[in-house]
This record gives sequence, structure tokens and C-alpha cells, in this order.
Amino acid sequence: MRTALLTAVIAVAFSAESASQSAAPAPASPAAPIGAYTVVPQLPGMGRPVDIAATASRRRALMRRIGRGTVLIQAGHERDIEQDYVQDNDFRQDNTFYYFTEIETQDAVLMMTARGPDSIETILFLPPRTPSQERWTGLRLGPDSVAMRLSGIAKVMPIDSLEARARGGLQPVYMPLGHTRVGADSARVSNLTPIVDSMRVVKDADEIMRLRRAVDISVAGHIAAMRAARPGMYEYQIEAALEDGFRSNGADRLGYPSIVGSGPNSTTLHYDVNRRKTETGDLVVMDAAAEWGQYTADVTRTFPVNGKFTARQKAIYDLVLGAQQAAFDAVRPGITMRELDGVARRYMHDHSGTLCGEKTCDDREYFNHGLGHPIGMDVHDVGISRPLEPGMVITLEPGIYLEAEKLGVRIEDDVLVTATGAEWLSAGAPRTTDAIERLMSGRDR
Ligand SMILES: [Mn+2]
Repeated sequence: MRTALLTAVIAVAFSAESASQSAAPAPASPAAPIGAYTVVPQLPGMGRPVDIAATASRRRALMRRIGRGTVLIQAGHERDIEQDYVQDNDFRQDNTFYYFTEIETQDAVLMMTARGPDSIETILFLPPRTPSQERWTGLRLGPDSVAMRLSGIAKVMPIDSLEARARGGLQPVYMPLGHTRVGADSARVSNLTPIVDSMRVVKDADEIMRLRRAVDISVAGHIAAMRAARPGMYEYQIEAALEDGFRSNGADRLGYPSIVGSGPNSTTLHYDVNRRKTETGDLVVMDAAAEWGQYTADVTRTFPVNGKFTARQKAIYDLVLGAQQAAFDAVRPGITMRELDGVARRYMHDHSGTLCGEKTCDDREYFNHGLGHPIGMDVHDVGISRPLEPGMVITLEPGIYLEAEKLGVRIEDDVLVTATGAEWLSAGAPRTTDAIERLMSGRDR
């Protein structure tokens, strides 16, 4: 399929019709979506509706930005269990392809050609269905009316016609070069990635729906893990309860490897070995989230494995919580992540007292990472330097890590930026020491 795409790129790049020449008449392109979504549960991803209005609007916005030219976007490819060390799932759609189609099919290519604001041709190319292969893979989406109905794209064609159609494309040709290597012809290809990245920063209603759902599932997992935790458990046993909570609530997969770090491991930011046996008195830092519908949450809770914070643990926890709240209260359109980081550090600085000894707790030795980042299809999503706008979704995750005391605390919540401030999305997971102790006191002993 890579070969098919490469040939198509060459076909556009060397087509007789270049940007400087007059365009051939565009084939009629009925862009109107075809009716309502019909569930085809036998097909991969098809139990899940595509928001065909949202994807059409994203495609229109992209082509308006481009003005004139051809866009080629390749779908993801199934990984090979013999070669790629597949651990979880052998297929996840390419983010760029998903953004413009919400179709979870493999080896497809989306081709869009803009000859002007009112002349945009969109074609979805799909591999043929192969009944003998479908005995192995299950039913696949093919170049037929089912694909048209699901995608809302009126023109669906077999992948082997890509090259011929690409000859009618226009220069410049845009591809997401960050994800696909096109070899010697890359000089002739413009990079689509920066344009798509800028579009992905502010989430539309469909994306916010997906993020809310990923967050809700993640919250359910965190609650399940806190309920299950007992001193003497291995970290992986807490992880099992956590991920049971994700999967049994419909998670597609993990957003990233689950971090369940107890005692000394609570101070290692990206600890995910999860093999230590917990002891009473440990804090557990649990940084884990689910992906749903291609979007992932990012949530961290810190709790005492025995269900009761010590006075010292509570004091550090409350300082982190206060810093997070101060940052949340400062969220509004126009502010930057860097400025919010400053707000959180200033709060910690002003309220540290002697909690962190000679230094204040905001010192880089103790709070040794940034305050947060956008989330979306990537857990560290695009747009971290952009001033906040309504519709951006970010994390706020201050932490204090005292290695000498084997005491780490991080609290991470997902926050939607609104016109006037912000909305907590992950507040369903107990966030204060009182709420955590209350939840854990209800456990069966
Ligand atoms: Mn994070």
C-alpha cells in the first residue's frame, strides 16, 4: 500500500497539469453526506458512528486553508505480530486519517483536491474486500456503498485506481511528512502536518464528546483501583483493578502505559514497571488513563495504600492540591501554559513554609516537570505553546517528589477551557484527602 501511495505522489507531482497551468474541468463531486449512519456491527469500527458533519467540516476547513492543491493522507497499517512486538492491539488508525474520516479501516488513502473554494473533490480509496482473507481478519470495509454511507464521502474508489486519479491532481501536493516517508520525492511534497496540527489544537464538539468519554472511563478505573488497593498488594495488582475499570467501561485501549508507583517508586515520574510489593504507609502515584474513540484522557491520583494519609503526606498533598487549584482558577482564554506553570509554582513557593526544608517545594529539585499539556488524539497533544482558547483541553498536574522520604505526590486533572474560565472534566475521581479517605474507608477489608 505504501507503494500505491508513492506512485500516486509521483503521479501528482509529475502530472501534466501543474499549478501554473490551467486546470482541467473538475469531475462532478457530490459532497453531500449520504443519509444517516447505519450500524454495521460486523465491520471494524462500524459499531461506532462517524460524525460525518464534523469530519466534512474538518475537511472543508483544511482545503480552505490550502486554497489550491492536492492532499494525500494514508490510513494506518496493521502491525505484524511476527515482527513488530504487538502487545495490545495490532491496529490503531493514523491520527491524521482519523481526524478527517473517523474511519478505522486499514490501508486506505484519502485524496482531496481543491481547485478553488467551491471546487473541492474528495475521494476515499479502499483496498478490495478479499473473502479468503476475511476468514482471518473478519469483515473489512471495501470500496462500496457501505463505505460511502459510513464516511459520508460520496466518492469511494478501489485503491488500485489511486494512481490514475492522482494524475488529475494539482500541485502542490500535501502529505503528513511527519508520519510518512516519501523518499526521493519529498522535495516535491509539502508537509501537511503543521496545518493539521494547528487545526487540532481547538477541539470541536465531537472531539470534546470523545474526550469527556475517555475521561469518564478513566475516572471509573481510578475509583476501582483505589477501592481495590490494600497494603501488601503488588503494584501490578492495583494496575489490574485500574485497567479492569477501563476496559469494562468500554475503553478501546490504554492512553499510555499505566504508572502505578508505590513508596520509593512514587518519586519516579514515568515509572511503569509496576512490580513492587506495597507496604502500609506507602503513597501510590497512579498516572493512567483510557483511550476511547481515538482520544485519550490523562489522569493522576495519589493515595495511601492503607487508606489513611499521615499528617506529613497530607501536608504535602494539600500543597500540591492548592497549587493545582490556583492554576485552575487562573485558566482563561489568552493565558499560556507557561504562565499557568508560574501561577502553580508561585502558590507552592508562598505556601511551602518549612515543608521542603531549606528550599521551597516549587524548587526544580522537587517539582521537576511542567504543569501540564494539551490532550487529544495524542496524550501529549499539539499546541502546548498556544495561548489558551475556548475548546482547548489541557491537563493540570503539579507534583512534589521527595526522594529521601520516598514520598511523591502528583495530582493531574483534565480541564476544558471555556469562554470565561475552565471546567474540570475528571473531578469525578476523588481529589481531596478527605474524599480519597472516604472512598477507601468504604472498602471491604
Ligand atoms: Mn500528563
